[in-house]
Amino acid sequence: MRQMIQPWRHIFKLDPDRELGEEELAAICLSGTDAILVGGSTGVTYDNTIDLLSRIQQYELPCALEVSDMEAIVPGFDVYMIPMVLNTPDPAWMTGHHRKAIERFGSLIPWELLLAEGYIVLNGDSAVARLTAAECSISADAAGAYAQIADKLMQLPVVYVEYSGRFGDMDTLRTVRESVEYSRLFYGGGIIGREEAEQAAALCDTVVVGNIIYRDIEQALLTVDAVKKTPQIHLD
Ligand code: 1GP
Repeated sequence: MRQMIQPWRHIFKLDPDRELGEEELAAICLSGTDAILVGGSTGVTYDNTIDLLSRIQQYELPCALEVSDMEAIVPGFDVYMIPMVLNTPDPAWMTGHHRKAIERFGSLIPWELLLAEGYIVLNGDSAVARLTAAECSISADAAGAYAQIADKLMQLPVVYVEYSGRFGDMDTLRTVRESVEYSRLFYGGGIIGREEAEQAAALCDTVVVGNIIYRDIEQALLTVDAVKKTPQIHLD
């Protein structure tokens, strides 16, 4: 699975709890993006997830589920991304829900399709920050230290800098970039057009674009080309 996500430079994140017309979905899936990530912090159910999956499956691109609710784990995705929130004092979001899911599903879990994401949640006003009680007012160095826990100690396949709803601090992202050697570095949050897409793309491996799909699809579509044309900065 690590190899599958390796070429993903741009991802659209679709929320099963939000409406997207057929035409818009087609435009997103045919945009040249590398994959669709299905997920959301609230209102994600089995029914709305399976409905969205079956619509996306008309197209030929990889589709991943970011698991946020045990009740909404739908079979049929290519990959299952499992968030582990690093900067929360609440162990439920690090291993607690995970333990319960393993106890419940046991041998049904297709381990070969799972990839863990070390989440660093940095927008205190976001739903994910409220839900997980993440400590978002941390320094860039602290974010970098969390990234090293994920990258070097836990050896997670993905480190995810998450500013959901707001464009993040690029100096912090740069510090995280300098800290990550082995994991794939995802960035998401507040990418509303080419400019933000280019800035984030220079510093991370994979850019995740969410909200703007539902607010201004034309701008959302422009982020694909912006990301693909931006070379990554190589820091020494
Ligand atoms: C959310 O990282 C994604 O999980 C994308 O954030 O919705 O702000 O684009 P936005």
